[in-house]
Amino acid sequence: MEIHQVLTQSTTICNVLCRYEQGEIFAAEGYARVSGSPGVCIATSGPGATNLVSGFANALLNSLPLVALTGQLHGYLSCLPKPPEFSQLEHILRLVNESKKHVSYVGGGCLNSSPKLHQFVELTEIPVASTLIGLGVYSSSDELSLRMLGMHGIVYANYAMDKRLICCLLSTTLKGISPLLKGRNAAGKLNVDYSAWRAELKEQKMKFPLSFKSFGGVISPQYAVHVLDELTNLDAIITTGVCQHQMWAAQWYNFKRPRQWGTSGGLGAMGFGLPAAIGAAKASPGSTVVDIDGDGSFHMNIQECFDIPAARATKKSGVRDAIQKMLETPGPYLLDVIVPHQALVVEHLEM
Ligand SMILES: Cc1ncc(C[n+]2csc(CCOP(=O)(O)OP(=O)(O)O)c2C)c(N)n1
Repeated sequence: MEIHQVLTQSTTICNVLCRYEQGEIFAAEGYARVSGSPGVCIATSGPGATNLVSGFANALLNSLPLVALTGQLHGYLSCLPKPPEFSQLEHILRLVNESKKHVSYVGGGCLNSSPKLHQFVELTEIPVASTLIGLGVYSSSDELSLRMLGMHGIVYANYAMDKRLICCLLSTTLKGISPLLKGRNAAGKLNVDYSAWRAELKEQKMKFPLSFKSFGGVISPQYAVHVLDELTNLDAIITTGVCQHQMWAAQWYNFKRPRQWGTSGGLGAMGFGLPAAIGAAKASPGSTVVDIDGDGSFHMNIQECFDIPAARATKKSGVRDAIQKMLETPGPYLLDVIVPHQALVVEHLEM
């Protein structure tokens, strides 16, 4: 942001703000082609840099002089953990039996293990917190759900993670542990009583419920997501772009099943929401699919959206009807919800 602000004030550097990094690098190449001087472009690290790749290939194959500046990139390899050995499962069970403050912490690795997780929670009554990508594996509105943890997470989920004595990282573990638990339970050897811990967390939920600021008659983004949640009966498939709206969607939509939520975690690629919603609608014909997007992210792949009915909501009093109309309209529909600038500013100031 600082670099961009300075560039806009420069009297010697001509700065053009493009909405999408591919557009930006092609613009730099057009400049290079016509001026004979190198074109210069600048993008954020990660998804900003990867969106430059077609432009790099084009510059190389067309001998165009180009300077591209990006932030630092991190490289990492990921692989699935191996299923735990029987002795490790035994050890986990011992910990479950001995400790009084547990949290299950689930992520995207558990997307296919939702029934097993429910079985595990039924047997142990251990509360469940979720990563951004794991939302929906365990129903957000369930009493034992702590919802999302992390920087943009819910106060009581972070409280639980802070106070916990044991945190079960569940993925492959879930495969083997439920039969073991059941056996122990049947033999009367499962000795779990988390009532004090559950009461402690309930108190946190009461003290720090999920809440948002209202700005008179204008629309709080969280309110819009909340209304969507109500009108879709928690049943819509939600996709998003990247940034504040993404976090508000994660916080305020009550996901009740896995694969109901598509967002770019990790990379955080703006532009994901609209095409991802199109793909989701193909994968789940008949489902209501809603892309909750920010204007910046939406612009990045706006070409995927054409010739569709559209409306705009500017007042809080009109949001419910506007969303209802969107949901009732068959096929794609664009609802432009205008939220006050201070909603974004307040959120940033409070972080
Ligand atoms: C492809 C890509 N380019 C740049 C970024 C860096 N970036 C992260 S959030 C953001 C602004 C997002 O604005 P908007 O989509 O309007 O979301 P809002 O903050 O309004 O919710 C930018 C530029 C990114 N994450 N992905």
